[in-house]
Amino acid sequence: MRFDIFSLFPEVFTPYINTSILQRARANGIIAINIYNIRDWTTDKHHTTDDTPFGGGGGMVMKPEPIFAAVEGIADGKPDCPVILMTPQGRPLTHVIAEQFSRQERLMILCGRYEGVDERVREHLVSDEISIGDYVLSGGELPALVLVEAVTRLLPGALGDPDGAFDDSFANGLLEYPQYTRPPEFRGWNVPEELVSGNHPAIARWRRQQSLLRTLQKRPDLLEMAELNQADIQYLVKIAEEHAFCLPEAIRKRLDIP
Ligand code: 9D3
Repeated sequence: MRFDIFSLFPEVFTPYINTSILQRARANGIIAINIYNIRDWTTDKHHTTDDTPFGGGGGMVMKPEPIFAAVEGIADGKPDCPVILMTPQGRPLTHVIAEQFSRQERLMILCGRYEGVDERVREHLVSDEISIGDYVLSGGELPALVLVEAVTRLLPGALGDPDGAFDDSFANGLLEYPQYTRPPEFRGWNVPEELVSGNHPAIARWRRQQSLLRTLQKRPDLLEMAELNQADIQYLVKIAEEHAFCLPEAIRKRLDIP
């Protein structure tokens, strides 16, 4: 997978892409990341990338010419891969969206700055608009790194183990179960006995039930989409009663509970 990232602050990507999983995925040839400075495609003396908005109002808007020149220059014409604009107006990034992008051979990612980009970039160059959540950042650079990492983790071999991202939270639609390591007793706090029992079916059952409990407590919205078997549903009904939790609508429907 090839990522082409276009930004006015290309230097911020270097340390992060030279670290950990992105570094290893690049070294193993699973991904290539190219960072381009949009300013390199300006043609005026002052290398202008932004201008005041037509109609007045505050702030600056990124000019269209250098953005089109950069993307079409690197694509060698009209791009035939997704051109993703990182913008607060985009679809919020999810595991499913990351999976869809992970099937592409190449992604182009535009990072906005200032108040935004000239609308003609959106209309005639961009194919997808993605946000990473409802809070205000200063530009699309951190969101672009978030997208690149979320997609790279899903590529075969990127995590260096055969199970890969399969077990991850969100891949199965549930939050992860609690994890413990040595020592088995710390300040009088013990690791749950199921985990130290060596009884593998009991461990698997305990982990599944903890995932269900945590998801019900912290992210009940996720249960609507999760793949649940009969035992899962039975357990959810039991703990909902015990802890006086409401079950999400979708689960109640599956059980004909009002
Ligand atoms: C203060 C300007 N805002 C006026 C209502 C709009 C605005 C424009 C540009 C707000 C933030 C930004 C810069 N942010 C991004 O480019 C961005 C972003 C984000 O801020 N939050 C979550 N995801 C993303 S993706 C790109």
